[in-house]
Amino acid sequence: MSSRPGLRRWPAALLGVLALVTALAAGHLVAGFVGVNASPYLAVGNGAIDLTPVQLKDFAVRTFGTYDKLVLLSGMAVVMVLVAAVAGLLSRRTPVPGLVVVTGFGLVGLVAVYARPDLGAVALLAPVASLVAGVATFAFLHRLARRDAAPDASRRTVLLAGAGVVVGAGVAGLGGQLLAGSRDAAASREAVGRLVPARTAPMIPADADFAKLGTPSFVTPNAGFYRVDTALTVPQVRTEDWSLRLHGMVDREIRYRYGDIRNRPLVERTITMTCVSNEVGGTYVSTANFVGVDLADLLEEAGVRPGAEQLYSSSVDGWTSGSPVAAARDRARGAMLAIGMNGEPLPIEHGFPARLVIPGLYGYVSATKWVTDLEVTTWRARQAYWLKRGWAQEAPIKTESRIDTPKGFETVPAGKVRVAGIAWAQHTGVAKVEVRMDGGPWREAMLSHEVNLNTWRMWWLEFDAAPGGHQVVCRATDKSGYTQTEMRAGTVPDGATGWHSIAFTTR
Ligand SMILES: Nc1nc2c(c(=O)[nH]1)N[C@H]1C(S)=C(S)[C@@H](COP(=O)(O)O)O[C@H]1N2
Ligand SMILES: [Mo]
Repeated sequence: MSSRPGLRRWPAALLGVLALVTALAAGHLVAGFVGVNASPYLAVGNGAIDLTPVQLKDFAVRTFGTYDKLVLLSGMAVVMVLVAAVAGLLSRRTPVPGLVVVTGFGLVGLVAVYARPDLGAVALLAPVASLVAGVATFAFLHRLARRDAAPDASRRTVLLAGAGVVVGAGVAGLGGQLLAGSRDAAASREAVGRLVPARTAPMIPADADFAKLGTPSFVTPNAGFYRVDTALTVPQVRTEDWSLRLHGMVDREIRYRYGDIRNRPLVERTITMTCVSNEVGGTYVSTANFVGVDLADLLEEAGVRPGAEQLYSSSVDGWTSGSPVAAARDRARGAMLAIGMNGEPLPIEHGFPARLVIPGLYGYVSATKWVTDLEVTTWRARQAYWLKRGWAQEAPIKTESRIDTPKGFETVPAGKVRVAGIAWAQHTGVAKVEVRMDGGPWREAMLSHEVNLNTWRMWWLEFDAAPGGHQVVCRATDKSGYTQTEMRAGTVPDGATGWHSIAFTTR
């Protein structure tokens, strides 16, 4: 036992937090060199995303939307700071409890980085740096603090050391951030320039949407296009570093460089994408003019062998997807390896330099972003990311419709009330949309000009509404004759069903 007095509470807790911050900053700095996702904090976050049960993930996406990842990172930060503070508190006499906790944190970071499918062995340098920096900082500051806690000692040394540690951690963390940023893909994307398709998509006629009557615009601007992925940090891939390997059950394995794709005659197609996590009435549906090459061409060049069932695609970040080979090869469907979106190179968050887009299938089985590997295989041989987590193997987009105007619980003037929205039945086509107010008869809505079978259609109609509360419901019928079922189904395992209804008030 030491005869010297123990540390006071606050300094002790602060010691733990300082060691934590230093550890994270050191890891972040090294990650600046070896790849931003090696940063232990991000690796633990990414690991947590992959391990989260599907119901909880669905809840997070529903509740926090695009902020789900911010919520996760903030939650992690709070928990870590609390644990570090408690570790400090337990170390008022001996540094051992603090050292054990800091080491524990370090090991969690190490395991998380090791387990990432997208990180190689050198990435382990980042969590190792964290571990060493955390342990060293804690031991060092603890020693100084114990010395300064003696009745006759000044507290200056430990204060100075603490300030030094804070500054050092700040510089390291910032340095890591700058290093990671300097190698990002923005400049590479700028350098691509305008993509001019050899075959442009047919002009979208003015009556393809009823934007003035309260529907979305037909083409979604890139900035407004929904975004869904598991990536905590958007993968930064430069065209010069990108390649696509096409292999598996093929006659010839092929590797495409960016120029090999960019310099082909490019096609442009207008396609409406939908996420399987879209709730009835949800916003995970958008339309763009995608520019790229026919996936069928690439598959033909490689020569697909008989018995192939699945096109198993992988992203640089380790995310995987399985699409039916038949859908990928079907020229009538028009599956693409896309490199452009609405006249620009793909935005980085939408998959730059290249992604898949297979019309008519939910995004998780058709739309791999930052795609670098295509393996032609069977369903049994490979299980993709979401399949392993309880979602369906095959997931064609379900026929659905949504009311956009009025907004739910909106108050509008009594009299003629305009109801407007969207409907989609990709690759089948929307035949009609019916709307009903207050349990009255179904009335057929006016449909917008059909752009192609793979896109949404807009609709509107007017009701006479007396002052008071009202409810409207819509349902679409597709060109196969199928009318949307009223039966409510959740998003898991293969997409939500049910009629969208909203309540509004007239005055
Ligand atoms: N690499 C990668 N690609 C991905 C995903 C992902 O998590 N990682 N999510 C998929 C899902 S679930 C959907 S709905 C679409 C969404 O594409 P967007 O973000 O461009 O709208 O991307 C798909 N491609
Ligand atoms: Mo999705």
